[in-house]
Amino acid sequence: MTYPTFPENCTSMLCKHLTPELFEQLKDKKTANGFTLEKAIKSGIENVDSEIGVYAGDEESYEVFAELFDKVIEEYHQFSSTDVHESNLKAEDLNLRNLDTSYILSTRIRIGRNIKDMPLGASISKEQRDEIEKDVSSVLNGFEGELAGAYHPLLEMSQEVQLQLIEDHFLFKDGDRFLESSGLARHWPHGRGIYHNHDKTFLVWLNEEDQLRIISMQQGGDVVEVFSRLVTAMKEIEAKVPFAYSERLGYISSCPTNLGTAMRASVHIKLPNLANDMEQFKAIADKYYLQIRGTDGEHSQSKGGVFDISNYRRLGITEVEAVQDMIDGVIALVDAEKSLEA
Ligand code: ADP
Ligand code: IOM
Repeated sequence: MTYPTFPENCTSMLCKHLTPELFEQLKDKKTANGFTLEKAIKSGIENVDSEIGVYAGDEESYEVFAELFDKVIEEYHQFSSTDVHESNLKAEDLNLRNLDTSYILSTRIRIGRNIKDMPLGASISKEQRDEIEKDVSSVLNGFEGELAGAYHPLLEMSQEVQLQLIEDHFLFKDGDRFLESSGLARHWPHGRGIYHNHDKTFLVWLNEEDQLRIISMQQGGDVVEVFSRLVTAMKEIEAKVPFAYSERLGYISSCPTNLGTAMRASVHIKLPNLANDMEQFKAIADKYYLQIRGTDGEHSQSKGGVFDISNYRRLGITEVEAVQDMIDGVIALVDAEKSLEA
């Protein structure tokens, strides 16, 4: 493989940090699973509009290709190579301050998880992936009370049901070019599916970008209720399923943006006036460590002034701090929206 050429307008962290010198230093390295630099950067080369453009194939990727991953991690999470990750799951430590929930349409908090001692999705075998689907879905199907529901494999789902679940924001999309280039969509739709409770307030995606995406969501802006449900579910699952975790990097994920808490706490919020003042919108987002996504999630556009606003950093801060970043930022955005309305 030779050093890739990126277009001049490429802004991904891959094209920013992968210098010709670093490429030479890493290009012949391999993890025990056979994961190479070529595989790690394939998605970013084929999708030059990536935000990051690099994926890990296993926990060891973060060590073998540390000179590249650490640069991304440091820039994305403001987390240096000597920092350590900490956790706080106490809902009572959240400070809602004067959060005006009338602008919030819905709230969702998700975490990514991967199975201990298994390769990550970009280098897992079909048999290993199928085994994860079988084991985890049988744990989930045993849940009772509010979390009780059923697992629905993609293979057995009609196209109509699948499209409806995607449109209603419950299910991951199909045919994601970033996942396809990275090797994360191999053997699709085998091994993929969604578990959800009866009210669709607790959901688990299996074998998409991460082996598990554990999700709590509901209409409106009750962040504490959404967080508390997520923590209950997470503890129940973790008691039965061992997850990949590192002292330094927290929970291990396919994408370096999802290390640490692997938590993205978001609201769908209508901000039509700020939508017409993107300079102010982005300045507030930067100040409060927010990520602005479109109505249908990552790599999508806003529809009708509805945005997906979430915490940006996920490593080097606790779960409570991740959600607090979102709350503080949303308060500032709503204040700005109200001023523009006036
Ligand atoms: P992830 O959150 O796992 O990183 P995406 O950004 O693709 O992945 O979002 C997945 C789905 O969740 C999308 O349909 C998105 O619109 C939906 N979603 C995200 N936040 C909210 C929210 N607060 N309310 C409703 N749906 C949401
Ligand atoms: N997490 C991943 N889907 N994303 C950051 C892709 C990218 O744009 O690089």
